[in-house]
Amino acid sequence: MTTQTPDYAPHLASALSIARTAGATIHTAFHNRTSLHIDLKNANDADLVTQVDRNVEAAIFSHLRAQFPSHRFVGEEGTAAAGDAHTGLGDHAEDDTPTWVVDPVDGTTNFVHGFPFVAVSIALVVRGIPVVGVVHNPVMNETFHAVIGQGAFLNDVPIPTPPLRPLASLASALIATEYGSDRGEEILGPKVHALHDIVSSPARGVRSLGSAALTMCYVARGALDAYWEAGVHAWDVAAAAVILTEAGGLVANWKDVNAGGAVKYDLCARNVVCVRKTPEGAQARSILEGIRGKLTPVEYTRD
Ligand code: LIP
Repeated sequence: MTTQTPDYAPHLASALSIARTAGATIHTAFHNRTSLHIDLKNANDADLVTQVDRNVEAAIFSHLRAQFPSHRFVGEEGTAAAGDAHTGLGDHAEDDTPTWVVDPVDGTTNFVHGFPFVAVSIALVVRGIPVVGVVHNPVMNETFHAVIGQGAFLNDVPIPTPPLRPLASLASALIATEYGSDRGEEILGPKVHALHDIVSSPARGVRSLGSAALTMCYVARGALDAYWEAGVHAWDVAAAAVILTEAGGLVANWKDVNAGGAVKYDLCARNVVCVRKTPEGAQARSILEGIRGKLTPVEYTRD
């Protein structure tokens, strides 16, 4: 008996609507940064939050909560906690309650510096699986979206855009990674070591866009061939994970996570490695394992 996929059209419509409204706020603030109030989240200057992040997240949850009051809400800036007992996804990742997972401004450092890779990321997650994803960059006017089983789109055009280039090895791969905000040697050392091993493998090139959500969407559209990072949170990757999967790409953890006998991407494991769709599926799998083989595990607490 096949289980009928629920109709997620209302959820997508609501997420797209509030993403565009939030995007207008971000776009205005992006071009008026002189009055931006910036706070440091941790001990260093690399993990920033602004009042725009907080205000946008609260507005997104207010909109979604009005339409889906029985759902759960998890966001990077914790504004959901004000109206919802649940703040982390990890404790509830596998239960049936649909959960909205939101990063109001993915690429906050880019936003503060006027670097245009800035996006609002909104995902609906059910039993740990993202089923609806919207990633909207108001600065570059790019909106990525997907619903599970229904394909992936950039500005309503299917992605990846043809033709699919072969991807025979890392030597022909443009790969992205990020260093994250933690600068401790036990975290940064393995990441720089992995970067050295991958670049010298050799990889054709490496990019760091400063937004996990947009980076994964650029893998989905075929502008990047692969991406790896340790330290990402569920809100950074949840929406882009369904977009990239629906674009025919591979999204995995640094080590396969088996759930009920099947390998599943664990949103809360704090890591990601992904590869774009390739003409031969085996090429993408080979690139994924080639990257994995050069990664030294970096431990983070689960979301
Ligand atoms: C960012 C992530 C990025 C990571 C940064 C930062 P934020 O999210 O998208 O992958 O390397 O350190 O966490 O904080 O801008 O929403």
